[in-house]
Amino acid sequence: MQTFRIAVLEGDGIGPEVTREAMRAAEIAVRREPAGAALEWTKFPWGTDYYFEHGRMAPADYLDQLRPFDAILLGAVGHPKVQDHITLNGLLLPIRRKFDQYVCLRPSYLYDGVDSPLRDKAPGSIDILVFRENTEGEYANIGGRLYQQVPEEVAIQTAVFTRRGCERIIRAAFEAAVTRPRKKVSSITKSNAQGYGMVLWDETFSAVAAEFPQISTESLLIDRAVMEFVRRPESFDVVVASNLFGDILTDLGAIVVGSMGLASSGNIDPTRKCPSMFEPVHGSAPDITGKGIANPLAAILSAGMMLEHLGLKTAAAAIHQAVTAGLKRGEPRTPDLGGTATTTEVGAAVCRRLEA
Ligand code: GGG
Repeated sequence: MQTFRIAVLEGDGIGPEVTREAMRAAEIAVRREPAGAALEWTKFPWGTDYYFEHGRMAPADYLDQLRPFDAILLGAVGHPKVQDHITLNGLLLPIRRKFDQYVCLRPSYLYDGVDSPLRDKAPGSIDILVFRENTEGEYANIGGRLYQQVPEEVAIQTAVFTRRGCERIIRAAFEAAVTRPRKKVSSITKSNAQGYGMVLWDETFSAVAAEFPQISTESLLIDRAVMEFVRRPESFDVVVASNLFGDILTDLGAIVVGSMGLASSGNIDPTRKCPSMFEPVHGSAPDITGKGIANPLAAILSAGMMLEHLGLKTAAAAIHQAVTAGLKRGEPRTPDLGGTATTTEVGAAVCRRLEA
């Protein structure tokens, strides 16, 4: 029986509350693997509590500590008393870059039993898979500030687009589209205003598209794309976008299909040289932290993506099925989905289905 070593970064706010449920569900799901499998969890207490004590989000060698693991399960990062760029750049973003997790995979699917805020949307009619570039672009963390705290202050922030970086995320999107029924890829940029990096992106998109004649394509500017995500979300299949635009689009996608509480994601190194990291799209949600009402389904679905990545396909399918069936049958749900259930009650309902 194979044992998979999982590093757990519960992080901040609702992170520990939802990660606990995701771990519970994953533990039960792996029992269904025909060849058997075990998960060995190692928790790391990194995040803003660690920051308050040590002045940094994680120890200096934290990437070395994470490297030997098979995967990383992350809850959330962020605290109202710490600037968000410190929490993100001190923990989350270096993991994505150092482990070359260049694919950020974020599905938005309208589940049966969940209402879209848009009128007359049938279950399954919205099924968008966003490939967000995850290691460069606007998140490259290059820049600086000059003459601080004076009227003449200057801040420079540089976006980085490399041919290799564009090519590999766009290719990953096309390869996924080949396996999906609608066989379409939409590329999102703002190349009318960003005339260097995003023009390189557009040119690379055209070059890769030429290798996939069976896939239909469209290139949209981000301002048009956000309109169309609301006006005709059904028309999107696979979407490929830069780091920043992918982040924004997937929050919109999550809301269009009912809730941030259902939005799962994987930060994936397709070469498998480094551990990939799985996390709900939502943040630490300080407004509901400790109230016990955070929706654990995004974290549970992210754990399902992790199991899929680890090759535990039966366990992954079981999680997906348990969540899907629970939503369809109107099982307990948290307030973001119009219910009154607690995080634990929703997690327990998923576990009951997995045990059945
Ligand atoms: N679930 C992880 C988390 O806390 N994400 C918050 C966030 O702001 N992430 C930024 C990003 O994914 O770009």
